[in-house]
Amino acid sequence: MKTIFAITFILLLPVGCWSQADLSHVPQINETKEQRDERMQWFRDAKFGLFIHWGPSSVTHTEISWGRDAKRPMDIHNGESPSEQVERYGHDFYIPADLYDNLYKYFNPVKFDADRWVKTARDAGMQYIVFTAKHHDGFSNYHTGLSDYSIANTPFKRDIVKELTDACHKVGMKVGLYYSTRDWYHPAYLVGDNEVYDAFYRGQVQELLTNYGEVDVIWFDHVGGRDWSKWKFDELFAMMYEHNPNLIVNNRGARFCGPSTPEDKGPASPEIEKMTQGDFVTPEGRIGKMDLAQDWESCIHVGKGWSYRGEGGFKTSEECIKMLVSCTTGGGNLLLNFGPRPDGTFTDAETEVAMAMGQWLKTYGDAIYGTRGGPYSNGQWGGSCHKGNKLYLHVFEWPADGLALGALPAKVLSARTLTDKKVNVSQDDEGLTVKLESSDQDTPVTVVELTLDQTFAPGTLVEKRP
Ligand code: H79
Repeated sequence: MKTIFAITFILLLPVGCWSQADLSHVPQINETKEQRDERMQWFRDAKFGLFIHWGPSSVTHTEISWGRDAKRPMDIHNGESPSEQVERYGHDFYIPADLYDNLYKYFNPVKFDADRWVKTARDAGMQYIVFTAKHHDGFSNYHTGLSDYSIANTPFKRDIVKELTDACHKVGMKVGLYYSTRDWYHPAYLVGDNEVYDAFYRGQVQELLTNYGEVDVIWFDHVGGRDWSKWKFDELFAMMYEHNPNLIVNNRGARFCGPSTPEDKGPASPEIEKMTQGDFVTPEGRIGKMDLAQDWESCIHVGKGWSYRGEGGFKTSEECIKMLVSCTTGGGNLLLNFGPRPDGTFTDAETEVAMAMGQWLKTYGDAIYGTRGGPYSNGQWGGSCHKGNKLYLHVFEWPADGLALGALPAKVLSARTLTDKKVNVSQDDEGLTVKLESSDQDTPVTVVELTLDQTFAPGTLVEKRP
């Protein structure tokens, strides 16, 4: 009897452990719609953020993590080593792993100035910054008590995350930290039951949420490993929300977990599934499809890659402005990525994009910040967004006989462009026709502001004109 009791107790123990984390403060599974709207408001209003990918790989102009040539854990490319993919990604893409893993000894960004980075972001009109605290290569850009592979052991020594978060807090810039759960350096990553690595990365996230003041966003990037049972996501989320009840988390906390292997039993509970879906989805390298029902943020790099890859191959400021417009009208945000040089400065091309966008936003910011996407479906022609009783039409391409749009749930009282040109609007039951002299059109986008006799709810979509 005693033995049976003991066996039962032992069998129940792991289940008991699973349910020990207190999830009562985790918003994704507890909050009301009103509480969610309140928590997400600054993010929805912001529209435009700066992503920064940086680390020792910049020293050799190598793509962060992906340029490290070594066999990777089984979660990607069927265990192929990167050089076996050279056909696909080119011969100058990879450097040997032992070289990559020693680049930190040469990482000495003496011109790094966090205040300057934040000033550039502000001048660009960006409302938040997300910085790589640790990428898949396992290098920590901050002083961590849990690994020697960090900025503390470079010639530079200074805690970059600390200086950057301080600089953001000083001027009220929201700040997010990118943390790759995937780790190609840590010897225990996905080894055995993954217990050691799982505790390590949770510890690192805890350091980030304890030592740097308020962190507004945690931006996870893939876990790998497939098997849900290798990760204690309940403890992770309970811990994160103990530190900051307002934290916003992306949708990659459990990205790549199941269902794909026989061992994978799926998420341990519906709550774990729900909370790891996070708060917003993350179309990468492309503009998200119009979606007014869920929060989203497109991340797109201005240069050739995520991290510094030399002085060529940058997008133009006009392309970047159009990307911001398309994200805004589609109901999402743009997180535009810069990859600083190994000396700590942004490239000239990035600085120019930042200045041009800031300049553009001085005139057009009213039609971006604080708006909500729609009511018209966006596309090649442009798109729309609204705020209060203003409806903004962002037009890339004008049809010769004017822009024909579907019927609005409000009456148009007046119309002008944001550069104060006269716009001709006719409205009937079928919809709106908007006309503008071609000499009055602006590049890369004309913004028409319509003043309406009433407001309408976010998420409203208007049918195409019959
Ligand atoms: O941090 C950035 C990327 O490094 C990371 N997410 C963003 C925000 C990322 N993780 N996984 N992936 C991106 C997808 C991998 C894409 C790749 Fe490729 C395609 C890897 C190999 C082929 C591009 C081309 C990178 C290497 C070659």
